[in-house]
Amino acid sequence: METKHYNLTTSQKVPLEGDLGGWGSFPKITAQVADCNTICILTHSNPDGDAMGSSLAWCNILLQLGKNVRVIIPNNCPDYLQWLLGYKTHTLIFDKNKAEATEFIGQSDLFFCLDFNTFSRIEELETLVKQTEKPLLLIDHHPNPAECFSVMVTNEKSSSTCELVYRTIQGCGYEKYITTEIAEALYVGIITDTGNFAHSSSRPEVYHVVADLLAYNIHKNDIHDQLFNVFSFNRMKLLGTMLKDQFVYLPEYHTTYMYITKENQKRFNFQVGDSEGFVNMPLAIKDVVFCALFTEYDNLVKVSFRSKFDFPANEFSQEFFKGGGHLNAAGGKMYCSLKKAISIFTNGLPKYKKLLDETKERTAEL
Ligand SMILES: [Mn+2]
Repeated sequence: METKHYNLTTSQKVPLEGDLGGWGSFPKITAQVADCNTICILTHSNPDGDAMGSSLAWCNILLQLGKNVRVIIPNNCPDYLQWLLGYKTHTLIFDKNKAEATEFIGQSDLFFCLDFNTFSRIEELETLVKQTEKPLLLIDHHPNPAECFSVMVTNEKSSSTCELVYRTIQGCGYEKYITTEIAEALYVGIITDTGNFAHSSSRPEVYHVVADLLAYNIHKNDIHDQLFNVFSFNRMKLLGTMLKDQFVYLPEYHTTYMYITKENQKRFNFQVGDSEGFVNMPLAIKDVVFCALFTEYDNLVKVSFRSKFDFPANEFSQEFFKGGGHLNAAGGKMYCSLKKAISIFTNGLPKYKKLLDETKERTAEL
């Protein structure tokens, strides 16, 4: 790998407000990394831009320190993330290559968990990782981390795990290893997790980090094109079908839901990532403050929730779908039929009616 180094002058070490680890975690990370040889980076299933960007950026930093590193993902990421540096060479996809991934986990001296903080997010890998007695370190921006991590860099106010990985690189003194490709991976996580700075990006710190990343001559416009203009014709047709026939508005709850059936998936040759962005669309409706997207699988329904303002999508998800996530973006799953999952959702709404009304009031105030 050709390495270009840059001297940054704009970068500031901004304390991680409200964090659980803060700058005190970084010397511990440096010491543990120095002391080991083989490092496993884990991220959540259905890895998104932040999961892949943060894991591969961190992987490429550790590789330059001479470590033996792999990123293990529970299942594959969408095509539009596969150009990231290290995807082809240093990523093991667990559900495609269990033997090699299991062997690597067995050899690893240290584990970094990135962009998730509860083990249900890594699906089948959970059992394997729970067996290890090696240290588990966390870099993540979700609330309420599990208690098993020996070192944590976590701040739920951060835009993305990529933002925290950048702070970790700074804090550990690894800045000299940042290359254009690493900066690009970090940028990918920030723009995907903030919806192009539409949400989760009100803190000035996000823009300090982005300003720093731009100084590495990243190909900003090309990255946007790679990420956002890559959908298939089938995906657009699926969206059309869903909006026309499978999209329901419940005005008394200021809520919508939509669903993708197994039949839809077959008909439109559904690929991982095809439903990306669908769940956010109803929030563009003036009076909608909460929405859900159901996706039907064999014996299983996955649900994504989005909300506006203070409506706690994560609490709703936890209460009815054993899920969790962020205040405005959460998910869960149910081993039941699509019909049953939708009825659990609609039956849950009356309990939240007051909160939904109050949230709707707030939209009127603005
Ligand atoms: Mn994230």
